[in-house]
Amino acid sequence: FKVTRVQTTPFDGQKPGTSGLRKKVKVFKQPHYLENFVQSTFNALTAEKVRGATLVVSGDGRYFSKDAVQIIVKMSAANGVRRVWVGQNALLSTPAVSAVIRERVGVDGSKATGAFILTASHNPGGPNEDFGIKYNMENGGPAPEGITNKIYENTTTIKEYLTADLPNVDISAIGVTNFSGPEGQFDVEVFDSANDYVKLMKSIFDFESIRKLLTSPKFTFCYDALHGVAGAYAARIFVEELGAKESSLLNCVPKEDFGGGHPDPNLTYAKELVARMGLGKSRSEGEPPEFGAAADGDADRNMILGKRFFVTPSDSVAIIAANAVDSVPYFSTGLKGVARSMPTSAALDVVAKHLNLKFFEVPTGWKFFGNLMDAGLCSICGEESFGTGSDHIREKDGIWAVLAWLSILAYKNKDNLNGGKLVTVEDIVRKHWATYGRHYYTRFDYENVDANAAKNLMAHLVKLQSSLAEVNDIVKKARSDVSKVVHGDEFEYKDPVDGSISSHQGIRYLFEDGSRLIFRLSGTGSEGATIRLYIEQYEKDPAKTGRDSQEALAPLVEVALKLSKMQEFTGRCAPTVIT
Ligand code: VG1
Ligand code: CO
Repeated sequence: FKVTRVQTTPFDGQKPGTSGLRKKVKVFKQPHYLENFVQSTFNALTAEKVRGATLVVSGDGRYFSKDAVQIIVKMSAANGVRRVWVGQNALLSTPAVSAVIRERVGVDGSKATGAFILTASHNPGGPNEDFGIKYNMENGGPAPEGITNKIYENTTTIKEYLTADLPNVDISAIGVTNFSGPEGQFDVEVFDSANDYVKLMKSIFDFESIRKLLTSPKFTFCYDALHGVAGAYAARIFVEELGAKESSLLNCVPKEDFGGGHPDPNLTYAKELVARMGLGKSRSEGEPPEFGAAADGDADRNMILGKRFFVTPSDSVAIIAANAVDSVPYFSTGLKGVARSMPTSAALDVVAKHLNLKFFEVPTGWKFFGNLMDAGLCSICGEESFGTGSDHIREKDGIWAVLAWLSILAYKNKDNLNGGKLVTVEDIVRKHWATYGRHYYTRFDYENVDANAAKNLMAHLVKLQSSLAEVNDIVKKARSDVSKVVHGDEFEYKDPVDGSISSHQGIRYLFEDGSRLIFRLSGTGSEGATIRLYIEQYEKDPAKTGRDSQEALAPLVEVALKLSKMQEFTGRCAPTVIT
């Protein structure tokens, strides 16, 4: 093949957010738009590192992925990459990409050095919806801020990119295609999307004990992939390997537009599963399954449900951490430490204290956990945004979280399956609250707010923090039954491994009784601004841990809305989504 240098000019707004660059498909389809970002990434990695590299390129299968793969393959060849690995039909979940980088050996014995992941995660897909791309490093984790800042800088000055005149590669068939270019050979290897990931899961969990649970007539199960890429793994793992019934899979055929839905596993968007589990207004008739779970578009998120019961993601990571050593062979020698993102509830902190584990609080976004894991400081971590994972890879992992829960259930029920009462998801959570106390928790999202209004609201909240007396005046006037604010700041993180500092990571109001209010702007949206308001209250008294969470949190919510002047700034009298 021949290499051409194509002249180009910068596009505004190519700054990677919390998890890569996410824009409407029509933005990505502009001539040179994707190319500029990819070349800027190559330039940030440096030509030296790119030459001879082995790159993984695939994603959640959303609309425009197949075109994007062909563009990136050609640019890789032109930039001296040695080989590109593509999951069959361009499908690889985000956790599978991480696993492939770390574990897979190519047909010629090669190992991957990085990946372009094509996903906008939980954002809808299709010609009028979102596309996204992010780069992951040799450890399998998202590029750190040092690199993403460099990528962005490069996008503002880019003048040319390199591409090659290769024919399109057939990505529907497994196999290797060889090309030869000015600098030597270039290969494209198309491989099975699930094999490496399934193998990794089998090395972590006791599949035999989970199989006993899933095939027991006492236990019923349901998994909803929301037409995201998780479907490609769910059939292999839950049905083929673990013996679940095929009818327990919902929306498990990956689709370019996620069937027109919003592939976000929460109580609002995973409607069908929520109804089947006996929750929500349109709940189905009949006996719900004992266990239900859902994933987002790229399968790194998870929602865990019991029969008529919702497990908050903050509780989920705490419960997994509390039970991992007994239930999951991978952790049988103990946990190195645990970590959560700042807005995630402190349920994990309490477990860490009880079990005497190292504990870390990092900014929102998975990239901050990677350094801790690489340094051997953290085994299990999670975010309130339905993200849970461990150091088996460097991304959060939706199916891993489900297998972790099934392992806990299998362990607690190992003597019950042939007689005795089943220990349910709800039993496990209530017992956890009784032992550790309960962190009532909710998140309000105000989506697609005017960007300036959002900025002004945040500025107002920062300014207000300079006078706690004024803050407490507002609190008192709003609700006399809410405790007082003892500290207000903007969260700043110093990475304990490399010493790098990330500031402005969310505005915090901390209360005397341990309650917290946190305000952040989303870094994953593609239009306008999204304000996230996180509300948390700790209840230690076992007699008071059984309340409805929206009811328990109502006073704090009122205070949050008053402090932020939410309606005044945004014109919104209610959030778009409550989780
Ligand atoms: C959101 C979540 C964050 C998560 C990120 C990526 O970011 O809050 O916890 O890590 O999405 O998840 P933000 O900046 O919009 O709040 V995913 O599933 O998009 O890779
Ligand atoms: Co995701």
